[in-house]
Amino acid sequence: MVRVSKYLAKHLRHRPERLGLALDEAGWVDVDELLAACASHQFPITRADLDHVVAANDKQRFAFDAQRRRIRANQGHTVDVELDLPVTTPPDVLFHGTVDRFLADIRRDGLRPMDRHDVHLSADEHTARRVGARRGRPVVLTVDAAAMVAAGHTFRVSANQVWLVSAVPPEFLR
Ligand code: HQG
Repeated sequence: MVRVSKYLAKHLRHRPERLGLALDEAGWVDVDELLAACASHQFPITRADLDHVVAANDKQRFAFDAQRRRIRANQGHTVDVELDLPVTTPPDVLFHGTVDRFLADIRRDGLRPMDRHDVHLSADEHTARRVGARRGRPVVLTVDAAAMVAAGHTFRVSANQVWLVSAVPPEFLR
C-alpha cells in the first residue's frame, strides 16, 4: 500500500512523463491509461488495489472524479496544474512543520513554496509535527492566518485538508 501510494504520488504529482502520461490542466489522468502505463513499466496495479489505496490512504492523497474514471493527487504537485480549489477562510491559526536548519532562512524570507505550488499548512499542530519529522527533529511554526486574511492573502484547502497559500511573509510567523 505504501509502495503503491509513493509510486502514484511520484507520477501524479511530479513525473507523469516518466510513465508516458500527460495530466490535464487540473491534474487528472484517465484511470485505465494510468493502470496500463503502470503495467507497462513493470509496476502492475489492479483496479481493486487502486480503489483501496485511494480509499484507505492515510492522508487521502488521491481522489477519483465523480464518475470514477479519472484520478488525481489532491495536492503536493511540482508539475504545473491548476486544481481549481475555491478561496476559503482558514482557521485563525495554522501550523507548519519544518526543521531547525531552515529556520534562519524562514525568519528572513518567510515560508516559500520551494519546488511545490504552494506552502503547505495544517490546521492541527500534530500533523505539522509529523510533516517536520520527515526531515529530522521537527520544529512547528505558528501562522497567524487571521492576520494574513486581513492583509489580503488568499487560502485554499485541498480535498485532504491541507491548507495552501502562495507564501507566508515572516511577520505572520511565530
Ligand atoms: C522549507 C508531504 C528555507 C519548508 C507533507 C519545508 C506535506 C524553507 C521545505 C507536504 C523556506 C519544503 C509538503 C525558506 C519553506 N527557506 N526553507 N524560505 N520556506 N522552507 O516537501 O511542507 O506525504 O515542499 O519548511 O506531509 O515539508 O508527500 O514541503 O521543510 O503535506 O503527501 O522547505 O508533503 O505530504 O519541503 O511538505 P516540501 P513540506 P506527502
